[in-house]
Amino acid sequence: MEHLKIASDNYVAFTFFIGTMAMMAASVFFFFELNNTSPKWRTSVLVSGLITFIAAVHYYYMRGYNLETGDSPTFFRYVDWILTVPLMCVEFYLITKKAGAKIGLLWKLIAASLIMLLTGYVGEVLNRDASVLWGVLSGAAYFYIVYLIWFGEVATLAQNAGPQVAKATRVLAWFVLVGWAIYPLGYILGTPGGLFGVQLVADPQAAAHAMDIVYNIADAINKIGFGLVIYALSRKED
Ligand SMILES: *C/C=C(C)/C=C/C=C(C)/C=C/C1=C(C)CCCC1(C)C
Repeated sequence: MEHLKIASDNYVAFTFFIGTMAMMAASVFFFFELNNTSPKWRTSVLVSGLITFIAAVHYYYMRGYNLETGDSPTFFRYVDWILTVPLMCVEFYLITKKAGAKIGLLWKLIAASLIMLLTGYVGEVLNRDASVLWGVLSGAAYFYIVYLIWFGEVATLAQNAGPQVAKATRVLAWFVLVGWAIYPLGYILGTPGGLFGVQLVADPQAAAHAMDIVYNIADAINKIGFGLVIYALSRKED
């Protein structure tokens, strides 16, 4: 039996490890706080915990996979996202529901996020030679989500849902605009098409490593940060 150690300069394995720990801790926090949460906000805080819990299980797996093979766990990365990103859409729906959000809005957000992720997967795995094209398609779906949240139905509903919900939605909108924009950066670093043909990291292995580190940092910011915004909202308004 070979003993696998995380070398102190192995930042990929290290961020997978820290990511696992952070997602686990966040999940325990959200789940235990459910007891002190007013019934009105319990589902939202529960969904925050589900997002970090699903990520924790994937990170535990991805950490071991990366340590044992040295490769990027791309397939399970996308399985994680396909489960957790639609749940983030559910959060937008839940907090704007009292202002009249319709289920159709939820489906629009989920459909756009699935298109964004499936085209990203095609560009990363199935059709890497055309990674720029798939990245652009994915980006279009991403901008549609940004539009809905900043200027579309989500923005309008949030304005009518009281000052606290409006404020929290604005913070979540910043997460989507800035926090989610970290992902395309990882994609540009790690796919052969680079930034419209400009390769930022030439060595393929270094490029894959850069992509994993960027994705791991983005996941910690977005999943835990997003959940904490919902948690803070649940404390302010009851
Ligand atoms: C918890 C996981 C989250 C919030 C994942 C979000 C992922 C994205 C916003 C990915 C977006 C992409 C693009 C906009 C273009 C390139 C391909 C992707 C899939 C990396």
